[in-house]
Amino acid sequence: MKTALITGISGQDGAYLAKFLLEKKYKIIGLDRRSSRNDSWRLNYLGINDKIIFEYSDLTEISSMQRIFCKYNINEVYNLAAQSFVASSFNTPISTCDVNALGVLRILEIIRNSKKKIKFYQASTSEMFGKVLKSSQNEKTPFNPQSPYAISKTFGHYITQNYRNSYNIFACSGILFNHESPLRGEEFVTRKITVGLAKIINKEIDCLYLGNINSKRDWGYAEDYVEAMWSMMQKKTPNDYVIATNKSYSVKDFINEAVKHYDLEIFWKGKGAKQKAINKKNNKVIVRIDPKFYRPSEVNFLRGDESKAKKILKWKPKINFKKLVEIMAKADINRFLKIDRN
Ligand code: NAP
Ligand code: F7E
Repeated sequence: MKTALITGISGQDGAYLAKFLLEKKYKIIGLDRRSSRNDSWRLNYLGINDKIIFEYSDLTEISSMQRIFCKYNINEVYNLAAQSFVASSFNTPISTCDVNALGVLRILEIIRNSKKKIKFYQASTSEMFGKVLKSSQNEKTPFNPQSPYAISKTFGHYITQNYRNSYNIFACSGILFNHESPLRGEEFVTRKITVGLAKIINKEIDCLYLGNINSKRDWGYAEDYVEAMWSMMQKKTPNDYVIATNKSYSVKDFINEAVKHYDLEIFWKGKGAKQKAINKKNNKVIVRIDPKFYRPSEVNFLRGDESKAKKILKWKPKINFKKLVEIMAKADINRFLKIDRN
């Protein structure tokens, strides 16, 4: 039986990866930063909370992490913990870098000092490409990060490569493009939309306020993506891989696709910050722009070229954009309206 340590166990990817590895009969140690909030809703949703051994630590706290590495015979570490919200990183740049950049280095130092054969996965991100220098981005595309989040992750990416090259540690990075699911945090735009539309239908709110809806992302499905993380760790040699769908859609496209599942018909009026979506049935505005959601520096377009992962890992995304929106919309309709519209 292999033992995996997952940092960020309470997050979207941590929950799906734990489920995936449990099915592969791994023993799962979940690194959790204990807080007064109950953060186990995702693990409960997947019905796996009681199958995980929780250890309490923080990526900023090297001594308690060291104790966890001494206590267990860990084979694989999946470092998913991060301050992962780009918008927040502009407000908390220093703590974001402490966790997302130095946190990676702390784990790598523990592995280096332990002298054990521990494999390491780093959760790198398409945000490192930033203001993109190529229309579709692969492992060779230069980085041009645009936020404290992206810059902290670029450090994590390079230090992972450096420890692989310098100390012969099996360390790899998945450069994952946006991936979403019913377990996505509600502050991210896709869940904000699927939850917001459910609340509009439920008459809990009148209107959804968003930022730059012209921004384009390559959106995949989180369960597909955790499988790729595991595949990278099973190869003979460590490497870095782009994980993406190679299709790009705007936030506006996401809204247009989502409304179909809520029996809503909308039309758009205005331009820029004056854009709004209007409900055809009653002429009420249901989406407006609020510039407070604009970022100090925006990434307008991302599209990933996952051909290396296809070739070497034999990985490909199973869920396309249309299906992803459907899965997320239906999950939130069931959660918020307590009815199954099918
Ligand atoms: P998420 O839902 O925001 O989960 C982040 C996890 O990190 C949570 O469990 C959080 O714990 C934990 N965490 C935050 N600060 C910590 C600290 N100081 N010490 C220990 N744990 C800490 O993120 P996700 O969507 O699952 O993403 C997983 C990873 O992939 C992240 O590193 C993210 O940056 C990266 N990534 C995500 C995407 C994407 O589209 N989802 C794409 C590329 C890369 P709490 O519950 O206590 O807050
Ligand atoms: O924004 C625009 C926003 O916050 C997507 C993280 O998982 O993926 C995620 O980062 C786009 C941006 O995700 C709103 O400006 C418009 O252009 O859902 P998001 P993100 O910033 O792409 C990457 C790969 C990660 O690594 C990150 O950890 O949507 N947008 N209006 C908005 N975004 C939000 N959140 N809220 C809005 O109202």
